[in-house]
Amino acid sequence: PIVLMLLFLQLATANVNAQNNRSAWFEDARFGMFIHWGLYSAAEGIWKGENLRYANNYAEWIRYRNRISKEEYGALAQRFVWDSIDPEQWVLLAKQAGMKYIIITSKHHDGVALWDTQVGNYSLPKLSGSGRDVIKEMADACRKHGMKLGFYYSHWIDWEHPYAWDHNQELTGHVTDEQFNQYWQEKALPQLRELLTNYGDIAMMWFDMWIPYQHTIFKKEQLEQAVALIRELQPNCLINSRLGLPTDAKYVDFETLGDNQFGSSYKQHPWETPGTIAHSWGYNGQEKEWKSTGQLFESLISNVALNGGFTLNIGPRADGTVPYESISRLHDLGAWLQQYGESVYGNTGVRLGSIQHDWGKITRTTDDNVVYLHVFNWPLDRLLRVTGIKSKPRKVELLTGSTPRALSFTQQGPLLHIQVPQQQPDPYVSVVRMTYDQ
Ligand code: JFZ
Repeated sequence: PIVLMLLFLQLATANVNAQNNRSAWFEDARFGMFIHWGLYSAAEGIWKGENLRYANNYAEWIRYRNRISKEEYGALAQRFVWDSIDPEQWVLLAKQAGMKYIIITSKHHDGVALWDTQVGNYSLPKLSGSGRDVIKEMADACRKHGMKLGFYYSHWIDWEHPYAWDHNQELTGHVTDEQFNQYWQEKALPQLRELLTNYGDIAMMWFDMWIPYQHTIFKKEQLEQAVALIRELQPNCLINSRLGLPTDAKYVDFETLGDNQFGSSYKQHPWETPGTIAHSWGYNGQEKEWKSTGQLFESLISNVALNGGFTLNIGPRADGTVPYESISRLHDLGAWLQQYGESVYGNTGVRLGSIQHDWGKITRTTDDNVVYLHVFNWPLDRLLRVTGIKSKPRKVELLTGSTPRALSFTQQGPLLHIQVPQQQPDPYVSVVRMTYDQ
């Protein structure tokens, strides 16, 4: 008997993006690492004993927040401890965490290039005198360990260039269209060219402008120049929606939601949420808001259940070390994915409309053969109630990390009742696998 969920019918083409299949790997990956690392990492969220002054508490905004001069800010480069900086360790950490790609801040809003750029002198290798090109080291380490690499590039805000955008125009003053175009032509585009030329295959360019270009100083043609450059130099490179152009496959390969903003409904196109373990993206020595491991599991799985992904940030210190709080959570996520990754990688979700299950979230493989119930809240009465799914599965099993355990189930109208043992096999998320005959 052919078992088909009505809901699945609508989804038969969910992962097929007719215009391109550049993003196929990204839709399978589901989980990646963000790395915010730059001069701000050395300030550790505090400047001359003063805490961050203004609204957002992001440590990577310290130059702006504390109105630090370009020169004083540049001197932070002296605080880097090169002996212990080893980008390969970040790659290995991502790998252990079960992450499939890494996005690193090649240039954040402060305008400092992490690589050995020939466009100006404001780069970490030059300011520190180390000569170390961390982007090159990342590219090599990623290649060595089979990790996809993407670059965050702040194309809009750049507090270093006098003609770039500083949204309140407090550091750069008023910028005319002509001046902004000068920044664009003489700094941004040439730097993008370097990044796309000198570091091998680049999996994605992650831009960071969270409002449509019409509300910015950008002209459409300028952003189209960036797209053309990327398509020319790296035809397989993905572009995220924060470039500012409309979410059209011509320009944008995947949507980036707001920071730590999780999906609220199933989306057909590829998307991801950039998320933090802490509050700040860049390292903040006074960080007080660490998310729980359980929260991070829920974020990842909830997104997959809506056909999305999760890019989780670490903010290493200026000596390259990663806070223990991040490492411990990444280890827990990685250990779980090692056992239950079949329910995340290559999975999508089910269109449930307004249906919510109090126990957790549902994912499915894109071939429709397997459905996974991710149980965050183990039912005290040992009965898992599932709805939104039309017909009976062939078998239902509880994944245990070793041999799956068969579960009995009954169908009562639209409701499937699955009997589970008293004890949940996993402290974070237990997984019930439902297999269908197709
Ligand atoms: C931006 C940056 O300003 C920040 O430093 C960090 O790099 C982050 C990943 O991106 O901040 C944003 C961008 C978008 C939203 C909020 C903060 N948003 O859409 O809600």
